[in-house]
Amino acid sequence: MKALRFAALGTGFWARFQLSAWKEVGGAECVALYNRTRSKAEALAREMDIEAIYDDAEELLRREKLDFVDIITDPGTHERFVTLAAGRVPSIICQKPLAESLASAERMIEACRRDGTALYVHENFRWQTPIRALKAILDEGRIGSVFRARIEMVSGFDVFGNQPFLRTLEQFVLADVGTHVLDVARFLFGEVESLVCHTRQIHTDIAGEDVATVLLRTREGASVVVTLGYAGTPLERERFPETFVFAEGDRGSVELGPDYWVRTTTSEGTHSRRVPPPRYEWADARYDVVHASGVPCNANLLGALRGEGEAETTAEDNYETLRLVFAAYESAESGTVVPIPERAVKEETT
Ligand code: 89Y
Repeated sequence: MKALRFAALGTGFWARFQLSAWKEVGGAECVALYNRTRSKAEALAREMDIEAIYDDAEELLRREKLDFVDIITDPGTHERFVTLAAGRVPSIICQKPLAESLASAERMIEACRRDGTALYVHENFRWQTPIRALKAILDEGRIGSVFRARIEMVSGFDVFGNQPFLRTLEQFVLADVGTHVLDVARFLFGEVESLVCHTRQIHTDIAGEDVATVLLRTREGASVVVTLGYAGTPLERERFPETFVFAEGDRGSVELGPDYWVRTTTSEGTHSRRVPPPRYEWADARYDVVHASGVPCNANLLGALRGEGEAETTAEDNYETLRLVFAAYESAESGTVVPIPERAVKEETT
């Protein structure tokens, strides 16, 4: 089958790993690369063997014949690039967080719907090897019906080193890694009925909150605590960027702990299994589990682009995750429980 032709917009920290993940998947070829600073596009294009280089995204879209565009730029630019590409390419994939506000996400979804372009979000945490293993255990019913869980992403790792723009975000930990972890919460435990959130800013040299605690109540009635922290606190077990999960069900419990250990406990005892991610040469070893998750995430999206399967992370689906992110900010601001009403019509965007 012919490889799909795509253009990548952006050459920041994540671009190299996203392009490497596409090479790993196969079936899609990056034929053009855009960055507003041409020299940066030239450098990455050389490294990744990409022919065409642009510092004008509109020109790229005018000249190149593409099956899709992969937007790997900072969140503040997503709406501009999504609306620019809508109607000019059959499909768009955009990094998380899709948007800086719900209104912005709605405008993007609407523009793509109007112009007949499918919009997907590259949301990769749910594709991490140990998270998929945990999901399989929950789906098999091994621990019965879950009534309480906690999900933790707390680290002293210097996330600003590789991604300096994170320092400037007025909405930081919830919008950045919180988008991932709240998506994992939906993926593992289902849709949310209401939430309450507390935030703190511990770093004094950044613009946004670096600590957040969110208590979700799911539609199934489970309580899920999501703990996020990039306060820089030294930790005995520093495992960035691993996400830890513990879930209690009416027949047992399951834990995803450090070093990818999944432990399932029922009346028959505890069964432990280590489920590490695959190690790719091109991945930054400090980000292994996340970089590796780009491969199955892209494979899933590619299947949808080829009409061979369903994408998990359509923009419409990801909008439900964004509702949680912005409801968490609203709750932190108001000090109240924020309801997440079921949306009356789930319109199709893809
Ligand atoms: O930007 C974030 C992401 O997507 O995964 C981890 C990260 O790099 C820092 O929170």
